[in-house]
Amino acid sequence: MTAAGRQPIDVPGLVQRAREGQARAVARLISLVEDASPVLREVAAALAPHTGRAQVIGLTGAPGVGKSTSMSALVSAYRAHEVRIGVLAVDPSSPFSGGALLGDRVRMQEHATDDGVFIRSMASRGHLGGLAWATPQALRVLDAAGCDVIFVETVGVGQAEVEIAALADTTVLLLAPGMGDGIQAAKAGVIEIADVFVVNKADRDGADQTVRDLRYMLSLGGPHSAAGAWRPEIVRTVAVRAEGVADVIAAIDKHCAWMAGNGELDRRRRARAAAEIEAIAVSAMREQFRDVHGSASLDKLAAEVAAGTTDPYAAADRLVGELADDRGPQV
Ligand SMILES: Nc1nc2c(ncn2[C@@H]2O[C@H](COP(=O)(O)OP(=O)(O)OP(=O)(O)O)[C@@H](O)[C@H]2O)c(=O)[nH]1
Ligand SMILES: [Mg+2]
Repeated sequence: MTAAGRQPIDVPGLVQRAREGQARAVARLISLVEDASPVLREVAAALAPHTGRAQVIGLTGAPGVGKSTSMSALVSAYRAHEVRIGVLAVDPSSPFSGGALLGDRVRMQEHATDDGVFIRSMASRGHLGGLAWATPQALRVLDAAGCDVIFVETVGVGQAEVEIAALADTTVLLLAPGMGDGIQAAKAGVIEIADVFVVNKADRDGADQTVRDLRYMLSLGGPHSAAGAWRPEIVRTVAVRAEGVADVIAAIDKHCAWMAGNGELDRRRRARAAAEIEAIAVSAMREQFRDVHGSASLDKLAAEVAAGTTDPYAAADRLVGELADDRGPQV
């Protein structure tokens, strides 16, 4: 079907159906925000009144530590209490949903027919603004759709993962014995933002050593040792046997209660909203400046600067001033 032949998108209807828990409507809304559809603003406005309720949990760790296995076990545990769950599996490194996410789908199979679980994979795909931009929008869709708990699973321990993990209320970092490299890489930044550490594959030799390494690293200072800061929990699991999963949930809930009790939850959410507004505003400004290139205003100012009647700083100030005037009192 051509774009011209397409029915206009019924945004209020879609949001209504998503709120009733219809998976297809949820999927469609996520696609709309992911693809930066022209109705993006309308979607964002329609979702806003229904958001802010979900508990967002980031789950990250090096490839192969057991994120997907743990996720599946966690989802089962939450579902036993009829908690509605959303899972966003985000792969910042791959341009397409690749093998890892296909594997996830197999591992998550047992939840595929559960209408209390919504699972979505997202990959970079090179789309506008990238995942750091698209992920919070997708989270809003799941939040509005009534998910009580939303997991954002990211692969790896690099900067992109740190950014995505920072979207969560609580960040869980998975490690495994014998993955010393993982701990080293994690030092790069995820350790600083993790609220709960899970040493998975505790059935293997070296789990005690990994816990000790972790304790040692946490004792070295950093944000976790600041006065009044949250002291991260360390939990051991054997995800393949669902062992320790209840302890992970208990640690997450403890962190959540701690945040709610001291205002940290509001602070984190506001900081996230501020970063999001900033990103949208900056990209809008960048668009505006693109229009300036080759414009009559710029030509006129360039002629003045070239002739020495104006200096480039004064010219730039005038240009910025004109842009602000053009926009009118929108803000
Ligand atoms: N022995 C043992 N193996 C585990 C455990 N948890 C997961 N595994 C195995 O470790 C392998 C990787 O598990 P995944 O859950 O796919 O790990 P992942 O972190 O999602 O991997 P990527 O998505 O590739 O980054 C699989 O073969 C699992 O069966 C565990 O507790 N003990
Ligand atoms: Mg995985």
